[in-house]
Amino acid sequence: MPSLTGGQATVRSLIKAGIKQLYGLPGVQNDWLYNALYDYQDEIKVIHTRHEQGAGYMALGHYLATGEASVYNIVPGPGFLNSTGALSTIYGLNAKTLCLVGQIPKKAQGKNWGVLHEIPDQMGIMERLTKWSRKINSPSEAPQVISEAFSQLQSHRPRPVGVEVPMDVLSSTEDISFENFEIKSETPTINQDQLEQAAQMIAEAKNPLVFVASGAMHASKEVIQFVEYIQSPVFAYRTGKGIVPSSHYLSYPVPAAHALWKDCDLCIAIGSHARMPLTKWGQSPDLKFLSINIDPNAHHNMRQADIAITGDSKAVLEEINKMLPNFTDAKDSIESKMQDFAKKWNEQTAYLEPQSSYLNLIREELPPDGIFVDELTQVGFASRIVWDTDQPRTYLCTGHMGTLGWGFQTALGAKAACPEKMVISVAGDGGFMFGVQELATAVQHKLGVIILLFNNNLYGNVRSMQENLYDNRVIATDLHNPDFVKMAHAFGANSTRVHDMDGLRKAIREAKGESLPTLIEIPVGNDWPSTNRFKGLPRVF
Ligand SMILES: Cc1ncc(C[n+]2csc(CCOP(=O)(O)OP(=O)(O)O)c2C)c(N)n1
Ligand SMILES: [Mg+2]
Repeated sequence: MPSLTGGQATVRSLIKAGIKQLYGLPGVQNDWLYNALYDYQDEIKVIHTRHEQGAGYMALGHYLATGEASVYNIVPGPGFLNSTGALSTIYGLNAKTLCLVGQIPKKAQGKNWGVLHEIPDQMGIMERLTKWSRKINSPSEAPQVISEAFSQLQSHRPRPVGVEVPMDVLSSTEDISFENFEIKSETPTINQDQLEQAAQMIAEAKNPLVFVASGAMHASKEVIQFVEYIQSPVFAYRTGKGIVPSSHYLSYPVPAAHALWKDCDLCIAIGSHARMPLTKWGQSPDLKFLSINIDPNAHHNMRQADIAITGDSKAVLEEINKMLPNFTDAKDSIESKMQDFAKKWNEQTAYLEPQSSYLNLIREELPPDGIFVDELTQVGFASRIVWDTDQPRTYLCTGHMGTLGWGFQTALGAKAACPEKMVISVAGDGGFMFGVQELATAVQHKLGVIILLFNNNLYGNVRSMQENLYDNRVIATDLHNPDFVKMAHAFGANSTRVHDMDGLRKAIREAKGESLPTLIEIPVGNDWPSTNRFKGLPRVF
């Protein structure tokens, strides 16, 4: 049995769990962890950031772009709290991320001595923002706690987990056994009777509609086979894009389903809540609801499900796909009908200019496996409606958390995890400045993300609401900004300002393949049409 420090035992456990990159920001409580990371730097690379939120967002970007578990590390107290905007986004996006946080010495915990970085009940805060959290109480516990943390990440509903390691545990030495280090992946047992009932219900439905979200991100093949067999249109919004290629005649953004909702007799939610249709458009008295979700607590949030199958979406659909031929023949293709539908949908979104032109240009320049990261800015909002992608994990969106400033920092994690892929992050001037310091991280670690910064010198989204909904009573929304191009150059990044589409295309082409980040500033006004009408579509019932 090797004699190791708590730091070494923790790092070796992370390596055993398959972690090759750790996003972090050091400090005194974690010095023995980084001392161990020094020992193992050939096996695990540290990407250090300029603020703890950057470490959290990078770990999130790593997961979203790859589906692999990721880890970030920060000091306790303020360092941990600095990362909680990111942690809440990780939670909201159901990401498999470990928050590895330092802690004050064991003897000082709960005593209120006022030691460095002491906050009340750090574990209690972490427990609220994770699905499972534990403390490592001695070096020999590290393998067991870390393997359990990864088993939790790989089992049931993905959500972040937390591990806290006091500084005296990191520094002390014990004999460490990795014998019982095992990462389990447990998913709920699927109820066979329910599968048959579901197959029967699907077979009887005349106009089913399918909604997919992050819970089906790993189940593309099964979802495609399913919707093709029953010839149901399939809808995705912020977190489900790419599960079914946008180019597939059955695949559309969720608001497009509004036109078909009137006749829908079976709503099938796969790893999704189908929140927009179920809560905003009203429901036909005859509407049936089938929920397929790994989380037994998620089925009935929007309405009582008629059939609620708890299980991994991929496994459930594999079963349903196998048994469907016993219940119904494959439906005739609705491709020509959907062509008509697509035409009408395109007419409905045509007003979204110039956002669509920008997005079309980006789409043309971004390879099919390139990653687009959205933001709370006009082009980002429009992307939820009109962005097309044919591959899962290439459209990264903040989901329901709507965390301004997440985009650039999350894009850095996507790039760190997938250096061979082109990554484009869009941002407003307000949101970009939330993580501007990570330009230094991008230059230092050679993360060649391309940032398209739409600068209106405003918290434009809020300003529009003040103008339109609050009788032009504008307050706290005008922004003094730096000269972004000079600023990016000062960081050592590439940068240019463009004023038209041709200039933007040229700038993106020049940035392509660069190992350094490129910030492209696009000065804009604040009079673009809003996407709000898709959030407030009229009730059908
Ligand atoms: C963490 C967080 N803080 C505040 C907000 C509220 N908010 C949403 S959009 C926005 C303004 C964004 O400004 P900018 O990034 O410049 O984009 P623009 O709307 O001007 O295109 C604000 C303040 C938020 N969504 N998240
Ligand atoms: Mg702005």
